[in-house]
Amino acid sequence: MVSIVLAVGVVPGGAAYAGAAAPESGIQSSNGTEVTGDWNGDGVDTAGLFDARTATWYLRNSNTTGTADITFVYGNTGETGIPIVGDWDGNGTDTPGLVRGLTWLLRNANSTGTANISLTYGNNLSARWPVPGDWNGDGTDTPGVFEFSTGMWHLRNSNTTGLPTIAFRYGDTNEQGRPMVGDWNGNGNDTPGLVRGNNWLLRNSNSAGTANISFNYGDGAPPHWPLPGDWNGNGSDTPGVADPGDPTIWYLRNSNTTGVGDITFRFGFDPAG
Ligand SMILES: [Ca+2]
Ligand SMILES: [Ca+2]
Ligand SMILES: [Ca+2]
Ligand SMILES: [Ca+2]
Repeated sequence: MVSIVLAVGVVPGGAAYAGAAAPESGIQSSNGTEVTGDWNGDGVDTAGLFDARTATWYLRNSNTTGTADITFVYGNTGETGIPIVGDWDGNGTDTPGLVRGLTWLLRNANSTGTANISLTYGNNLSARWPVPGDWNGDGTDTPGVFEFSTGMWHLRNSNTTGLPTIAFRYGDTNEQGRPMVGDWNGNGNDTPGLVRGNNWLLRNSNSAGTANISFNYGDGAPPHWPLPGDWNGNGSDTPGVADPGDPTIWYLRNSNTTGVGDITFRFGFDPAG
């Protein structure tokens, strides 16, 4: 649900994310920003790629090597907003969004067109990262913002302009980890996670506290980027990482435990080929 200028392999940390064009759900590589979502509503999250140069979204419906099943344009040529994805209308499919400054522009279809929802959320006071999710388990993904300087999460339960519904601290002052969200225990709510190096620190409630789950996954060094999702459709989100080569190699795991990838595939295009 799952972005940071577009420096390749930008390191975690507030300063690195302060740029207006930092990608939200993934890492910018030479062929785009990786995202994950359930594009077709079958319960399985799969790979996607957003190419800011052309504002083209490339979505695949299976976690296997191949090309995009769905291709469309959403955004501006040379888009500088942060690409995000979520189920904004609660119909079961994840669709794109763009965060430009404080403006969230959400689209409810995986097709070429303009925003269906526009709202203002967040503040410009410090480095922050958009982290949309389903905080209350009603099936609709709504805005969240992580603030690196304080480790605070600011979550809202509707796709309308307004103040946070929930605010709590999970993370360090000047947090160096990468914020992301998922339903780690399959109870229906998305909750926060931080990835420091290759250490995934997941919390099962939207409240202040420490990690409920800790494990290691991935090689921990940029440019690998954490991309959690529900790869097997069992209701729990688990880790994935993308190595943004050309094409990108994805490594997905089906449990929130230390171990190797269960699924490996290539997705993306080779600009040279
Ligand atoms: Ca799917
Ligand atoms: Ca939807
Ligand atoms: Ca919700
Ligand atoms: Ca799963």
